[in-house]
Amino acid sequence: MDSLTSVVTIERFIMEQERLHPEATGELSNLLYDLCLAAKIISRQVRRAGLTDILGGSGTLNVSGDLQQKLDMFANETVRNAVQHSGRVCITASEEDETPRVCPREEQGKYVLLYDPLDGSMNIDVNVSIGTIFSIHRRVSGQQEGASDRDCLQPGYRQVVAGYILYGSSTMLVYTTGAGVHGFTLDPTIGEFLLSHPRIRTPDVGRYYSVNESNWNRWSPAVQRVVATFKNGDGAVVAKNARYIGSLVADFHRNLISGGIFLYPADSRSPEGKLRLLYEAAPLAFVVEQAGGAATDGRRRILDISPTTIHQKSPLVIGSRADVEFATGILAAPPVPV
Ligand code: P6P
Repeated sequence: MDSLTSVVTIERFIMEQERLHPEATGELSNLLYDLCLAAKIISRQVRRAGLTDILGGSGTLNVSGDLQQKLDMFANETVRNAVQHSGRVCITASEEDETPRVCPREEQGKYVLLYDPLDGSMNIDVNVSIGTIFSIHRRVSGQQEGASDRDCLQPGYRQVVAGYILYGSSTMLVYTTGAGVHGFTLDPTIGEFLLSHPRIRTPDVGRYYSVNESNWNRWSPAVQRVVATFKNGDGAVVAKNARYIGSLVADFHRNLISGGIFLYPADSRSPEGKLRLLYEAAPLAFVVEQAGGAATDGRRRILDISPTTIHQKSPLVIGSRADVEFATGILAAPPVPV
């Protein structure tokens, strides 16, 4: 097989997937191409961050109260600019924007884009992997009324596409349209994302557990019991290795490929956890379920949660199915009366 026939670019893959849906108009494919372009532009900037004046804080805070990094703002604008005049999107919501951005009325398309432009950005200045997370829904508002927040406030099971870009040892784009999970690695010598991980499946039982154990004293006894079991093992659960990068996309991706469970539970300081439902938990939940895994908030399936606010937080337990089911079984049980 010569080199050309063995190479599947993401564009060719998206086109082949579209052919499986005769009703497809090509708009979703083109939106995915738009996101690929944004990913390449962000990747180039991330790879050069130490060489250009784009490291460090911007001096402003986002809605979460996080110091916005210059690269956060660059990534935020890059994604929005890639889609807002395409006629394919009617509204975007981003972790870096206090309120959703409605696209120009005459250019409002039938899709909604929710995204975290650069998750883990506090790791930028120390060269640790970071990522972009995206979620695409169909608009629910009519052309007449125009797009609004309610287009964004949809439960995760209605997602059309979800995925992430990981700026790690290589830049990977991983996404699902509900027909399995597929990973593409950017070949910077040709500027193309090439199919490197077709039909990703995550092991039913994981090797790793990922949680910030410095929160131990703020956790409930149930959370402490879950983490102690993963750490030490018990009759049914084999002890796991601890791996925690502090960058959600990097921790999630390692666990997706190798098997593992990531937890960001509620604690006494953050009763709803730290992570955001719309553009962090829900898209990763769609991906992990399509790869055979599971995702809950400790009680409910993440994809079943109906959001009420754009930047709503949710506890997150996500990864290998058997591990998530074990943890959720304990976390959802009524507290034992002391
Ligand atoms: P902590 C990064 O700030 C982030 O949003 C996720 O990428 C990461 O999983 C989490 O926060 C880390 O939070 O409290 O453990 O530092």
